Amino acid sequence: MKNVLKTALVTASITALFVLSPMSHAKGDKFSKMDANSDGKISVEEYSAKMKKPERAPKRFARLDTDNDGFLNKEELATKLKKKKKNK
Ligand SMILES: [Ca+2]
Ligand SMILES: [Ca+2]
Repeated sequence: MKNVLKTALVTASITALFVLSPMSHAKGDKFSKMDANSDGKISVEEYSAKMKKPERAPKRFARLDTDNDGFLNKEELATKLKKKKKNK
């Protein structure tokens, strides 16, 4: 029975480590990085904050915002990531 308790304790502390670790939280999620106020959508301000050339942000933002609700959701942001340079 003691072994069971020990295993449970080890499992619990490993779980705690995972939960507390900031690494497991970040996990390279571009969307949540961009979403500064964590409301689940990217405003034009949040978008331009990540742009190297903020003056171009509104135009690009409008192009990405396919449903024209004034915000980018995960899908709309992903569209940008899929579309790579197309020489046309
Ligand atoms: Ca936001
Ligand atoms: Ca939208």
